[in-house]
Amino acid sequence: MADDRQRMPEDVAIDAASVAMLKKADADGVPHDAFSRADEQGAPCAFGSNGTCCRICHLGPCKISEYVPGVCGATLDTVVARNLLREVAAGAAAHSDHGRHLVLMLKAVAEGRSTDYAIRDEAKLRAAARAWGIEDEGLDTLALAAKAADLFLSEFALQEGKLQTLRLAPKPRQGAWERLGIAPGGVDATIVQALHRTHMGVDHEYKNILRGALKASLADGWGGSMIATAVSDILFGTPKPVRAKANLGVLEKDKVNVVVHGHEPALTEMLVAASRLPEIVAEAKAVGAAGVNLAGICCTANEVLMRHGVPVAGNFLQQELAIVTGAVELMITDVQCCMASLPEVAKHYHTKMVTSSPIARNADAVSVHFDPANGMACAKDVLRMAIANYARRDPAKVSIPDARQPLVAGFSNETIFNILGGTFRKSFRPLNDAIITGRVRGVCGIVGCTNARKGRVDEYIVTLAKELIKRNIIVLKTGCAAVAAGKAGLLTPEAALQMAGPSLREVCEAVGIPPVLHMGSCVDNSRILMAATYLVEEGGLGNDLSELPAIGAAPEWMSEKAVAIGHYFVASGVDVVLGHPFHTMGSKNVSDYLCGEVAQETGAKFHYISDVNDAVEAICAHIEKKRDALGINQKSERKLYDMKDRRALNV
Ligand code: MSK
Repeated sequence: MADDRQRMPEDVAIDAASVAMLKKADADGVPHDAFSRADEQGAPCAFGSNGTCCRICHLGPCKISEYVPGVCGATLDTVVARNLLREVAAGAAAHSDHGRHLVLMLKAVAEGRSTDYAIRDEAKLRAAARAWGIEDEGLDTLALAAKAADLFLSEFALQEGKLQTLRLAPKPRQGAWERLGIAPGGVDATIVQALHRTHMGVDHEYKNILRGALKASLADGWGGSMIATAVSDILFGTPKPVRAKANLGVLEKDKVNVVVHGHEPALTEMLVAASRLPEIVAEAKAVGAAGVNLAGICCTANEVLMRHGVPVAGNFLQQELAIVTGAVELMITDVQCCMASLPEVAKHYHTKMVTSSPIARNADAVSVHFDPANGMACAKDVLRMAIANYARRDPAKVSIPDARQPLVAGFSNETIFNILGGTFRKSFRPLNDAIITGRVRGVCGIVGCTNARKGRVDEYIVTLAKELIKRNIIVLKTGCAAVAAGKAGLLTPEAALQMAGPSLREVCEAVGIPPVLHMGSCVDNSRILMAATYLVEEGGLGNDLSELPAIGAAPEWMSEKAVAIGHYFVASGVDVVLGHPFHTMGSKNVSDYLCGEVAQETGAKFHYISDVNDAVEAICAHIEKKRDALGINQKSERKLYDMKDRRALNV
């Protein structure tokens, strides 16, 4: 058994495949996994979890309390707010750096420096040009791509003025950001400013710092992430509904299994293409395998799932467990959410660990040099490493759980438009009408990670989605929450429809969408922002995002990116339910602002709700309150007209 396991496998995951692999890890002598390390950590440090540890300068670290400020005099409120803003800045930086790499790749493709890649979705390129106000008359595809890449790059580098991407938001929302002084300038400058204002001896007014957090988050949601999604679609294709499977059982006993993990889709796109090449398949067969099987973890998985139907091996807390199956020849990680422990787990099996980003190496993994100019060659090299490793697989150590849940993913907004309105009359109208008539009560985005320290993995996420669709609330999903839904069968349209409330089911059947929609990876929360914007623009549901009967939830979140996402939803006027609070509970003022006063400024706030049943009630109450405010809950009076009344109508 893992050295420090205090909770049994059944106590930490609802998913039988994960439970089985934790038991296998114990039997195989793997000394640690994320759950046992969480147990070993014990109760978290109170100063850390309350946000009251200040280690920003070397007068400290200082342990701050209500009565004891830091050596510099920084108060509890200042320190807690400052720590939170730094988390938002890190999350925004992660998403935005991802976006920047894609834009540089778009530029390389446009300039002919990256011939392995192409513009896969010209329609999206032209739509993006229109949305960002780029003059495209007479420009061929590559010339337009070059112009778009330059504009996107200038969004990162902008030194004065506001982000142009903000103009995608409803006008009243843009006005609110201006009034509050939280409309961000360039993405890079905004993140630099966030770090500057939290340096020792700069911003000491906690509300000002927290508004800085909202501003930094907007540079992510309506900046770096929005651009990342648009450019991914331009380069790799806008997702369309695709059938696939999820859970550890997608690994195949007789094939060379390669697991892709992280967030950036560039090399993975090439791995998908290379794995299907006859020469690579032949090389796999030559070592006795039936071929190469690609499977994904976390958001790299979501990217290639949505575009190619590549199966998903699991979400965040299954990354170590995929290796424990003993059937993974190679795991390649790019950036974000890839545990430092992976090579240690891999030492107990034959799995080769490979990293592909120069900023995300691991001393015990092989690093490959990837740049878009050598994409296919790099992908082939990686697959050949995996094929060569197949002979080292120990059949006695292989146990692949019999768990592979069918799903449908890939509901981009373009797809939803087409499904709802048809190719010739793209429209959100049927969805707006369904919400206005109350057949769909509202919308909930359930997003974010899974967490080894908070209850049983996936349980809150899955229960929340089931209960909401039962109550006729449509659910939008991204990230690891989307994978959790997939593993639980909620992304199978047929199964989910059986679980949905009667009026939601009727609407979904009529328009042909499932009640739980997989909308993509973490950066694709920008798709949820745009879905909300389209609901507003379609009409009948208010003039701003804050008026919509809509809410976000991150039940089991863990990363700084999730902190940034939560903030950009609240800054956009959409309330957010969190399954556990930020590290801000040390300051009542900061908590009160985030869960109360901020609503007077942005029209939305955070709710910390640890119990899923309470969350269901709170979400339904919030949606009904918004419906009341819109006046769409009023039952219209039924009047029987006689002939005299009819004449008076004068029609
Ligand atoms: S991967 S940020 S664990 S959703 Fe996007 Fe999953 Fe959270 Fe990473």
